[in-house]
Amino acid sequence: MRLEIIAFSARFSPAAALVLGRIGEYRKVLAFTMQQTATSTASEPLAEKIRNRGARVGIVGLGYVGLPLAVEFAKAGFHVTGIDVQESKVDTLNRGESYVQDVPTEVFRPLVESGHFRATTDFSEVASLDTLNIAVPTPLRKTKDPDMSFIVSACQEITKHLKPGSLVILESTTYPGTTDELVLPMLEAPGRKVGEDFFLCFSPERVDPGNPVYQTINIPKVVGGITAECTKLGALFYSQALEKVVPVSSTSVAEMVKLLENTFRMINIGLVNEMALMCDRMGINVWEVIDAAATKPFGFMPFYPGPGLGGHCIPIDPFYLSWKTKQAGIEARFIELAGYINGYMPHFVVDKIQNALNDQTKPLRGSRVHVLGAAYKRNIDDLRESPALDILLLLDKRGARVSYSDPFIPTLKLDGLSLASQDPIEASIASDCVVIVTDHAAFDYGTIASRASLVVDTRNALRGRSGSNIVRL
Ligand code: SAJ
Repeated sequence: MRLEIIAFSARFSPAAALVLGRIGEYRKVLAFTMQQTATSTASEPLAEKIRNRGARVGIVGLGYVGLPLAVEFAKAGFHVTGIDVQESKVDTLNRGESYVQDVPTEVFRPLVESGHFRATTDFSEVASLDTLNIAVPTPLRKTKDPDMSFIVSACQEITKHLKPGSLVILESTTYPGTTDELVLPMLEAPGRKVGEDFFLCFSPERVDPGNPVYQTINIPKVVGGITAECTKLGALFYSQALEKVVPVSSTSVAEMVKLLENTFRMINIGLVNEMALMCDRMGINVWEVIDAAATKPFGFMPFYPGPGLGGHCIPIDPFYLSWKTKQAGIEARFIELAGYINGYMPHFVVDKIQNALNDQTKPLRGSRVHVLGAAYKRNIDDLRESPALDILLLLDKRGARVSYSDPFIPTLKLDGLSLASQDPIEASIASDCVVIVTDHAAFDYGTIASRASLVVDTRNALRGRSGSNIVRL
């Protein structure tokens, strides 16, 4: 009423018009503050529970990402409930045992004993949880299309039980737009409104399995929300347990950050693999070239050629991006080309083995070829997408008698091949050719180099050693 009176009189005096202008600004400021306060009011109860550790934390997917994250929040004083569909994992964890290399059982067990962590397969427990991190697999189908089934089934369960006012954060690596286009509608379907009835963010998982320096607690955590309030809440949540949080303006930005990081690696590995092919053809030592280039103190970052690209991320994540960009009408040509080159490396290695045996007048067919290292990278126990598996299969297909050693992987079953890890020294001495595929620190490279009749080294593990029996990538 008061504002209307001033408006009426303003037509008759400049002073009144000035006052009206000021009031107009005041109303805008008031509206903005109200809006902020209103949103803050919606998230304030949860924010307070997060600050005082009263928030019940839920982690869906207890793998190499989910379990280390659960441990950090349990260590920070929260009560954490891990949810996983695999009963065996849940039972193992509830016994206080860890199956994730980066989570030692001696660190994990006290958290279970103190009640700060428990695991379950029962999604109805979501109803009692205030925050939910989703860290489920996002594999590719054979057609290189994203397989979203794990995210969809997790969200189908979550939306049935989601507690009002809770915070949901997707961590699984995926294409830009997933949180907004796929997860948000599933959670709003029952009539909820994001930013009021629940809060939703994306935060890329950044785990470097086996990295002795960078673990979950000290890897900066990027987080972007559907609304500004969601972002603030997500940042507040992570700041309780992790050393550095990097808020960004949206879920799509956060999704794209991860894809840039891993596409950067995949393409640079593809580049250096192509350099290896070129140097091989020209008789140049690519390892020496890279080491010398790495002396450049700026503008260069060394990557190294290898037998191919393994792991659950680098060979896969970039194809989430190329799949999405194709829909947007743009070809991700670098990704496709790097994928082709990286995928060719196992074939190149087997050709190298065949040629090296040939130089010793030994046909590959019938020769004993021993593979050192089956995991996808050194000093870990993960076989996913490991190029060693491709190499073993290709050698077997060409008639070689294959065997392997890997201190982390006692047995291997793949496409009719059933192998057990051999003693690396004995098997290397007994073989016609040893191929170093994964350069685990546990191998005695000096003895292998001196005692094996032929060594094909795809990782430069024998750097500085020479001998007519050594062939490098
Ligand atoms: N590789 C090469 N040459 C290189 C580097 C790696 O051939 O110069 C190969 C490795 O042997 C392996 C594959 O590429 O087969 C992936 O290696 P990686 O070192 O990227 O190992 P990941 O996939 O376990 O971990 C990566 C993280 N690694 C690093 O940043 C060092 C990081 O990209 C992500 O945090 C993580 O994937 C993830 O979870 O996305």
